[in-house]
Amino acid sequence: MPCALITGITGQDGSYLTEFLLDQGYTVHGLVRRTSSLERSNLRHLCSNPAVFGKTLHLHSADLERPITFLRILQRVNPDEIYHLAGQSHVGLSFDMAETTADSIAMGTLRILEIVREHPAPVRLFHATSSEIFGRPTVSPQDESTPLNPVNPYGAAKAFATQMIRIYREKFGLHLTNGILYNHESPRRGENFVTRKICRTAAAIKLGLATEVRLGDTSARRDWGDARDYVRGMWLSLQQPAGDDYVFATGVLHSVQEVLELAFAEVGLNWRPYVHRDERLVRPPETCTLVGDSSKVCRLGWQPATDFAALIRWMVSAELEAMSHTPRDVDPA
Ligand code: F7E
Repeated sequence: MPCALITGITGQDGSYLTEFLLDQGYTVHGLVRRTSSLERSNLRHLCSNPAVFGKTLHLHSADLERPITFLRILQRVNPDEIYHLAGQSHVGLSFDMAETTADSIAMGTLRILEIVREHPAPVRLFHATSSEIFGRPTVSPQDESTPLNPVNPYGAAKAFATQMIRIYREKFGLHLTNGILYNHESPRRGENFVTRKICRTAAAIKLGLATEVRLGDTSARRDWGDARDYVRGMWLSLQQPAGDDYVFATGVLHSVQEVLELAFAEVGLNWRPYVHRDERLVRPPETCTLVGDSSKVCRLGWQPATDFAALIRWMVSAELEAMSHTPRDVDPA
């Protein structure tokens, strides 16, 4: 039975990856912060399933700031594959929390690399990096050879971690893979990311639980995919004989305004009267035309779903469903 260790297991990607690996017959071990609440996490359905929890899914408390705990867990679990997904992932917040962002992403990845380098058994590692490493790219679309040019603390931390993966792969011959992930969404997306924020508020307005949504730049465009496709790609990239870099993207751009149009149409409302611009949410140096070319990983058999409208409709209906069961206040900020 193959065995995987996941950092960041309670997040959107960690939870979908866990479901995917369990379906493939893996035993899955996940690292959780001592402060994480499992009842409210994306793993609650698995943790409350006695056929899974403690049998094929195991959780361990660990802080990546304390590498000794990671070392102990790695030695005890001895996984075939590590999926490193943990780290502060909000670009806007990274300007207010630059040190925390750099510590969790850049140093967190380096600490793991140092431990993996000394690990006596062969292990494959997937590192979830980001299109934000390209920052303000001079080419469009971007691929694995596009120069790194980050423009925010999050992108800079990811660029460091991405480059260290490349360096350790080359220098020590380790099986290390960078997945350069463009935006990918689902009903499990954090509430402060724009697609989830809009879908959630559209549903809340429809149900009379909110009255408005405050947003930054609605003309901003992103290459948005479906998170479930991206975790499948993570696994596929680790099944290759050697580590490598792969871009995961749809290659299609949409604007925040299109998210608004689709989400509000799904609840039968016109978005315009409900949306207010908030200058505090406009990011300083906004990146431009981050759109990815995934042909390299597509040659391995990966294919992203590109039905953006279906993705947004799915997210809105999931919110309506959740709110109809447990109505609660929505923080519009
Ligand atoms: O913003 C604009 C914002 O925060 C998308 C992370 O997974 O993908 C994600 O980063 C766009 C940006 O995602 C609001 O300025 C407008 O242009 O959903 P987001 P992100 O910053 O692209 C990359 C690939 C990652 O790696 C990251 O970890 O929407 N926008 N108004 C807004 N964004 C937010 N959050 N809130 C607004 O009110």
